[in-house]
Amino acid sequence: MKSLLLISLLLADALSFVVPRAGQEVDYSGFKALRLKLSEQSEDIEAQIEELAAHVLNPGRSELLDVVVAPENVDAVTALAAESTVITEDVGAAFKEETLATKDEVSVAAVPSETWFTAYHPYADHITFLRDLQSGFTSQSEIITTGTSVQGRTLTGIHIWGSGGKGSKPAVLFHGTVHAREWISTMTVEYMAWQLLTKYSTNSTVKAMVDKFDFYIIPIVNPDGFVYSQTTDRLWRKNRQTVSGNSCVGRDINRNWPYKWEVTGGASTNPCSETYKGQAAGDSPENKGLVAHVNSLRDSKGLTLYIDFHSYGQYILWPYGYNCNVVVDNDAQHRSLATRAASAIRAVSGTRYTIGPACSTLYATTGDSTDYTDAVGQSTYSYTYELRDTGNYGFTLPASQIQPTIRETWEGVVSMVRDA
Ligand code: 0X9
Ligand code: ZN
Repeated sequence: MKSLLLISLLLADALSFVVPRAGQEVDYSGFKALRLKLSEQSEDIEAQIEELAAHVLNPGRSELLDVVVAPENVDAVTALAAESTVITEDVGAAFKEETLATKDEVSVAAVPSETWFTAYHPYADHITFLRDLQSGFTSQSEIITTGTSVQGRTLTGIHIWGSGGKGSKPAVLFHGTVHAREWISTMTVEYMAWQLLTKYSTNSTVKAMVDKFDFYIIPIVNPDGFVYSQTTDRLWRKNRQTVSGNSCVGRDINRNWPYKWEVTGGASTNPCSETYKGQAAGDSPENKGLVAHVNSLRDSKGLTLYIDFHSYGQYILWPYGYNCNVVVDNDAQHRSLATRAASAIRAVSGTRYTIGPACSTLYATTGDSTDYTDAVGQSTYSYTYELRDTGNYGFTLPASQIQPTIRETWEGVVSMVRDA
């Protein structure tokens, strides 16, 4: 156990070394994605791999490490690993399969159609999507804001209510895109809002969901990082906050929540790391806004269900992240809802999810969202979903997989909301 934690800690310290020149986009042509198996007792080797890699895709994994490596470093990296397999031959070529829609394809001021979910979209169009959706259902929704990013973007979401009226029911809260590169999470969270509003009047299951809870849905909680992943570095993860005296940029918003933030072993204190926790608990503006929102839901009708949507890996996880030996009070109920949700997802087209408490099932994290919503937000249920896939495409899931992913995930969410 000790060595597992040690390895987790070391991997969590993975450093991101791709620094684009001003105004230039990082070109990943010829870069390979590799899955590395490391031999035991290899802390030095891990550090060397992290220095050679452009990005670590799964910082914190204890056994297998997914990395993106420039062509000139591939031989050196594979020589350091006990075993290596190529996940993606040409990362730059794989990005082209994603399909980023252009602005011209977006309709103006009409309820968005389902074709929205056939491509990835620029940031500004996501805001337009939310506003257009809301404007079609003004009597049961409103645009909400939950703070401001480092670069001054508003964290924007939608509040949806049913027959009981605005704010009359306990809250269900969904977050997406805390990690900038996890674009499928944006589309998935938007689909939840789109389904709840466009199907309310015709689908009794949806009506029952919306009449039971007030939904608060924020598809992009890390707007600056998301924009940076679209303009400059497709594999960017963190926010865009600077640290004085250090040239590395970004805090991991999912290591910055002010609960057990100070515990060691589940985040990095190195500003260059993919999992940099920040200088103090909750010291990113994005977290400040999200914390205030969670606390206000807690203090009004209470939080029943929180889901933080990420990719990739196909996991449903629940607290705690900060300690593998601390079990949440209602662990059995968390497991029960997750089991049924995973079956509902699998019934759609066979996609298999692994479920379990976050630390023992995946890896340790301190200052992550679900530990906060559970312990401080007092949410009855708190989950992290890691969406498709298991590493074949990773973060750059082709646009052709958006609809299969959101449809199966919807069934998991329907199941959880019914059971909660
Ligand atoms: O590391 C994270 O923040 C999440 N994984 S991701 O690859 N999307 O970055 C996992 C958070 C879940 N919590 C724990 N595993 N403790
Ligand atoms: Zn993530």
